[in-house]
Amino acid sequence: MFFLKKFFSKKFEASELEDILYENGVEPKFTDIIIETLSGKSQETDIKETLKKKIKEKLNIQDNLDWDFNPSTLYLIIGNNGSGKTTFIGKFINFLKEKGLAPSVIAADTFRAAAMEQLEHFANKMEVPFFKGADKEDPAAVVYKGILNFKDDTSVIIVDTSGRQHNNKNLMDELKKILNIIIKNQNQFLNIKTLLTLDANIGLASKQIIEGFQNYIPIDGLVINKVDSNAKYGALLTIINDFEIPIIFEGYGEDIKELRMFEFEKYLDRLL
Ligand SMILES: Nc1nc2c(ncn2[C@@H]2O[C@H](COP(=O)(O)OP(=O)(O)OP(=O)(O)O)[C@@H](O)[C@H]2O)c(=O)[nH]1
Ligand SMILES: [Mg+2]
Repeated sequence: MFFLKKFFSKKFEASELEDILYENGVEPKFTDIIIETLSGKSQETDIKETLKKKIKEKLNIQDNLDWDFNPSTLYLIIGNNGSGKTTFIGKFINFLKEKGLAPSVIAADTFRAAAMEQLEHFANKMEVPFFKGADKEDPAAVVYKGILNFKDDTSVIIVDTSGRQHNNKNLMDELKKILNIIIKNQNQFLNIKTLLTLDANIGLASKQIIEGFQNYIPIDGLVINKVDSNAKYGALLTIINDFEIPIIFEGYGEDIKELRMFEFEKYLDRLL
């Protein structure tokens, strides 16, 4: 967003600031700190650091420092339709491989055969073991078979799921069933981690989505995709503050390399 630069180069007036911040997903409780800090200031020097400090004081920050990506972990990737699950998995495979881990992939998005093929094509290209279900097969059954298939493999498993709306009870029950199957096979992994993907463009509406998913299953981490669009980036302040779930990754493009671990300091630098 870089509104400080715009503000001090007089591309907009102070009175417009509130609207601009709101359009970028910044909630009024944070807008106030920003406006207060900027009032009467005529240059950008030092303001950024002061503002960062004030925002940090206000926020209840969950760090993601214990996410060190151990072997023997199953990652269940969940989220709304089109929130970037499958794209993220491609990037995540690459990320894990660069860390020397050997991930295997289970495609349990049986809702769309094309989605499983998309991931299969990708897994082949990346040379990682792949397991998929049949068209319209029960995704929990696919996950079960996939886990058995990778039984002797001690490395990481990533599970792709269909897009679902958090207020669709049937689909959310289906997700619960998938997680229960995974928990029943827990002895195969040291860790089970659920990662919820969110489209950055939806801004503050993310709150309802996180709550909706949390009503059914525990969420261990968040992945914010499409931050390259830059819209509503300020909403992450609210997500960080209101939930005890750390943001682990940001996706900032369609390319496989366009994934980074979320770092709060760098986030503030980009936002301000
Ligand atoms: N610009 C940009 N586009 C992204 C990013 N991540 C995903 N996309 C695009 O968003 C669209 C949806 O991505 P998918 O990965 O298919 O999303 P999904 O959650 O798997 O979708 P469903 O399986 O249909 O629910 C695709 O066109 C992706 O290329 C990102 O970080 N930046
Ligand atoms: Mg998908």
